[in-house]
Amino acid sequence: MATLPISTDKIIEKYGPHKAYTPASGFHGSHEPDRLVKTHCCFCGMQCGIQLKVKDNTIAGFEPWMEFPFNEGRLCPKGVQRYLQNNHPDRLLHPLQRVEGKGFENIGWDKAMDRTISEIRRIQEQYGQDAFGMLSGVSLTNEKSYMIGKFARVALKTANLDYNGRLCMVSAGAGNKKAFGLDRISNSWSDLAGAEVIIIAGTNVSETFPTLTHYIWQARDRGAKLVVIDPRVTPIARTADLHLPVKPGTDSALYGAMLKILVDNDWLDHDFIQHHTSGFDKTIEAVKDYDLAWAEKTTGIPADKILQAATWWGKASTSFLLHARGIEHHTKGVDNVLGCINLVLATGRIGKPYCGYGTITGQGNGQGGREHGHKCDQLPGNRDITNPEHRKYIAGVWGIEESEMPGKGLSAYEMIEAIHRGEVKGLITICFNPLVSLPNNNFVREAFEKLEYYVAIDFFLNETARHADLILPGSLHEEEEGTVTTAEGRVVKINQAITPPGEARKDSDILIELAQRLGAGDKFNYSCSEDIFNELRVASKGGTADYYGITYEKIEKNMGVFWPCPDLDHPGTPRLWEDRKFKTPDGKAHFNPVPYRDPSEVVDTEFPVVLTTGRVVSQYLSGSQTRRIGKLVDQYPEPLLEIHPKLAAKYNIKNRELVKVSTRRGEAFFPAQLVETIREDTVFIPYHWGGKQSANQLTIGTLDPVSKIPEFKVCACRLEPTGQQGTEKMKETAYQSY
Ligand SMILES: Nc1nc2c(c(=O)[nH]1)N[C@H]1C(S)=C(S)[C@@H](COP(=O)(O)OP(=O)(O)OC[C@H]3O[C@@H](n4cnc5c(=O)[nH]c(N)nc54)[C@H](O)[C@@H]3O)O[C@H]1N2
Ligand SMILES: Nc1nc2c(c(=O)[nH]1)N[C@H]1C(S)=C(S)[C@@H](COP(=O)(O)OP(=O)(O)OC[C@H]3O[C@@H](n4cnc5c(=O)[nH]c(N)nc54)[C@H](O)[C@@H]3O)O[C@H]1N2
Ligand code: SF4
Ligand SMILES: [Mo]
Repeated sequence: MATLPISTDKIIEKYGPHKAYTPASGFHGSHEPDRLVKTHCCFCGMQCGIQLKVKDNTIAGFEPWMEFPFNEGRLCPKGVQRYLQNNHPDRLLHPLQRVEGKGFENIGWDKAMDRTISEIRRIQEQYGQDAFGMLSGVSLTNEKSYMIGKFARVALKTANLDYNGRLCMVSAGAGNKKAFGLDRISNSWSDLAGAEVIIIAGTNVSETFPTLTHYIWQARDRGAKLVVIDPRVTPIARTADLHLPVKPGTDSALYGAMLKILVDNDWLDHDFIQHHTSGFDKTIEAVKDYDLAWAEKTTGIPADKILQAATWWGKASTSFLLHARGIEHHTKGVDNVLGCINLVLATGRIGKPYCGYGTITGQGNGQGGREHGHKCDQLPGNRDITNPEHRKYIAGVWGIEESEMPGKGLSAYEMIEAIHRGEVKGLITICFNPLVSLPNNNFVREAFEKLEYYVAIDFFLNETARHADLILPGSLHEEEEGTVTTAEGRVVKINQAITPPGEARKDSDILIELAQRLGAGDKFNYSCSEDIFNELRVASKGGTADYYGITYEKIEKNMGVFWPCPDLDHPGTPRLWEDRKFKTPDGKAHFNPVPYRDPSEVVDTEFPVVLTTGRVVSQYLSGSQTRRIGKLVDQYPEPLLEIHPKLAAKYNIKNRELVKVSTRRGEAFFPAQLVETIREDTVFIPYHWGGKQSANQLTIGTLDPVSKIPEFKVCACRLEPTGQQGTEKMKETAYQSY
């Protein structure tokens, strides 16, 4: 077996900094392909249709897939560059073991598997079953997500499984379950195009879901009023009829005040409220003092703008309200979501043509991946792991006793805290880069250093995997067949285009072999992805996320099927709630009172500026994939601190000057980008970089009490100019301190 001739301190030299790969000209699509494979983009929740050009078992380019109904060939900058990953020089090709003093060496699959199993056994025997945890991600297909839920409970036999959606859609999921008993956007995007008023709260859609803007523009072409709620004048806000520049962390005050205006003016659907909802009276009681003056003071939005937004919303006959992480990444993420839902329910505009509401799901399979048992408290079909009936049903599908099924485990950040306390000693991660993506990453790094054994499954050596004892090379999106569920609830087919290179394996083959070696092989008897999907269909049957009636054949024939789809003759459900039969125990949609409270950290004299974080169009999540794609790096090479010229003047900060940003968690340096498109009391940093360039050195690890999402979108910081030009200094520190 070949040993890589490197030492630990040479790891970065060998494996990083990331190679930003731009292929020689001529590679881009100019080859005559052997074949075209219809599939979907590997990145965001839009899951745009795309055709991959395959040549000699590599992806040599792409063609638009004009017939796919959502995007009709349109793609964003990430979608058109994604094919550059499979041929990338950084691709992990062999199982690698850390050898102290030497770095990583190729140990071959057999030894890698043996080692993993013996460490799992050792740790579980010594410290208990739950001392070995697992963290996963929802760039993975439904099949893999489902199998991971089963793998953790049936093979690894641990309660401690959670996933990166915990950083993403869980506030929306929890709010939607409370209000509707089901967690999905209410309508397909085609209803958005016909709405009279559209509210977009806390989402930079033009950069984060570029192909969705087509539907918003269609609505505007038909005369729709567009209201955008964001502390920044994002590209979509620049085209809006009304922009509400909310102070980060205060959205629930805005939605409370808007609800009061609806009530005061009787812009209410009394029939809907009376027959199809509960909780209205106590909800309006909670906002009775939320007048415009209070709302202006709390949110920083001029009162006339709040009144205008509420008036348009109140008087409309059709409407759509969309939100994303801007309102959800908070210790009151669930409250913010419920505040939005209250506005929708008060006007009864849901479950009708052009009347809809929902969160815009972030990750590629953020929707499907949050339905089938990937979460620490969940079983397939969006069942509850603490509900005896649900446990019994799933135990039956899995062929185990109900008593063998572990209970509710720790959520993602709580698991890191448990690792830090020494309670969880071993970890497997797949499709997750927590060291970049979790808040307060100095604390997260300390936790990873305490693990006795850590295994990472990925196709690139991401920043977290650098800390692994063992790395198992997994597969790219285009290397395994499966399904994903788009942000609108449409289950679509991912088609395999090529096979994994070198010794890399399909993710599911890795998990199946691990299960076999853990003695659970008889429960993982799948010969192909479709076998896993067919089991998922049965496991989801009767749950709220019911996929029973969906088959591979039906998906291919219809270019996707919307769940719920409870039987084989069912056409799927693009629009929910037309029957007004909500999935709550009383069958009604629930209003929920939302009393206002502050974010977990507010500004003071020591840390006087609000810090918020998010995304840019050309980078994706922790950047592990997009920081390796040359053209995307060229488009936005390094994280910049967006700051208003007035705030910059106050601290004597010049454009492109390196600024020291400090919070109670740490300090970091970013070049300033002076923009007039941000509130004067707030700065913004994109989070797609690791090490010294990571925004998460600064963010706070406080969690929403219900959803357990971290408060990525607001904390308090201090700014100091350094007198140095930004980019030079950044180059020096860019890759330090993994
Ligand atoms: N280019 C690109 N696209 C992506 C991704 C990516 O990494 N890059 N990731 C995908 C994923 S997983 C996700 S979750 C989505 C995220 O999609 P978005 O939610 O659209 O993205 P963010 O940049 O996290 O945050 C959106 C906006 O919230 C605003 N904001 C900050 N604080 C507040 C607040 O307190 N209230 C309000 N109302 N707004 C606030 C920010 O200014 C920002 O413009 O994008 C998906 N698409
Ligand atoms: N400060 C701040 N932090 C944030 C956010 C924010 O707005 N601000 N947003 C949060 C949000 S919404 C999210 S979703 C998280 C995302 O955070 P992460 O999930 O940690 O980010 P990814 O970059 O998706 O990391 C996934 C890893 O999975 C690998 N991967 C991708 N696809 C596959 C696959 O099919 N198989 C295998 N084996 N591996 C795969 C990639 O190579 C990458 O290394 O970040 C969160 N962190
Ligand atoms: S909008 Fe999302 S799914 Fe579509 S091409 Fe861009 S990243 Fe891919
Ligand atoms: Mo996300």
